[in-house]
Amino acid sequence: MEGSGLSPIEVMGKLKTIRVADQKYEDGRIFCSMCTKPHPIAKKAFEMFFETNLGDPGLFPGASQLESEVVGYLADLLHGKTAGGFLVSGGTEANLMALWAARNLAQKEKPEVVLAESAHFSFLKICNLLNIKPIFAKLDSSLRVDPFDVEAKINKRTVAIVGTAGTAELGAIDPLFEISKIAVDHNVWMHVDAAFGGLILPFLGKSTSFGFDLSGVKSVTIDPHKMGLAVIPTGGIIFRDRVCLGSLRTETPYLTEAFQYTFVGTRTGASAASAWAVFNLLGTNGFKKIVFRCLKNTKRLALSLKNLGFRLLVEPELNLLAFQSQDTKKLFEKMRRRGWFISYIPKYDCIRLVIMPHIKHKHIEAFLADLKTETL
Ligand code: 0PR
Repeated sequence: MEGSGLSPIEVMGKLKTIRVADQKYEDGRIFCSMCTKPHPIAKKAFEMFFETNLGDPGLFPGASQLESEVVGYLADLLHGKTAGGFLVSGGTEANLMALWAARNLAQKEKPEVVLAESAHFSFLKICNLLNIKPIFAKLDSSLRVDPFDVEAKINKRTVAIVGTAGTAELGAIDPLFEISKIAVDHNVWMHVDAAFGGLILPFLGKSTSFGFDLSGVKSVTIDPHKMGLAVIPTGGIIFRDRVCLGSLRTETPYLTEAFQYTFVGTRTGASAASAWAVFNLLGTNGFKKIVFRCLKNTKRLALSLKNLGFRLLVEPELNLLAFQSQDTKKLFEKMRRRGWFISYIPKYDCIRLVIMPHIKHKHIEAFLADLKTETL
């Protein structure tokens, strides 16, 4: 920082130079991200509300109204009639709030949570913070959690069981109906991590239940900053019943509101505005079109990969696929050197591709051409 400061032109010039180092979604080389370029209207809405703080709603009732309305849209997608929740920084914080509520309500000694081996790594941070022991349930041959093993791992210390609608690694959808039944039978909290799949599944034209229509489900993570095309940071946590929120209540005596329920205090209202703008502009039909295009691209890519002799780990249900070659790690390194941003997952020895809305047909063709060259 300079003592006398720089001129606005100098500041912007420097920022522009530094920004060049960042990848751009629109270049079509990012196949490893669950985020995408936000919708143009999300950016405008974000700017309009950029200084608002949801942590002090008495000052910003407009921004707070937008948060409530977005929470309402998410709750509707999840069939949550009495639901309530918040927009938070992302899936990690949303999952944290779910397990925080579950732990507080259960009031058990040495609390445990049953997680699939495929659960997102955020749960490890959360368990560490909340002092909950993670107990891992095995996956079946389709790489979804085995519900029999989930049930076997429940005991008197279990405060929650977690299922995922669209795992980060393989896009798998756990058998949520079966897990919900287990949750009801054992009277244990079920959380669904639909951070990624939550804004895909309702628009697929199939009726995959992952929300409050499953009677065991008490909380759901669903992130507008992934397939919702909102600006980062926009995560969502929705609880089946607003009464659950009591377990998260902290007094905030000198603020414009007497209590706060979120983990983070100061939260940007710009996130709420960005999600609100996208949801209202696109409507469910707009989302259906975007999801349809991503799924079409994913299926096309999956077919081409099979035709080239690669092995898909699972048939893609969402816009994410994973494949193996003779020497997957080496192929991954070669493709990275060619400037493709893809993931390698050591656990499954596979390459993972996420086909987000910024990936167009021409990018897939270019990717396949390089892949062919590298495997000749
Ligand atoms: N749950 C699931 C199922 C997720 O996929 C993710 C993130 C989270 C929770 C945590 O969400 P936040 O990262 O919003 O806290 N999934 C992506 C992943 O780990 C996050 C991501 C996004 C990573 C864009 C890289 C990237 O470029 O792969």
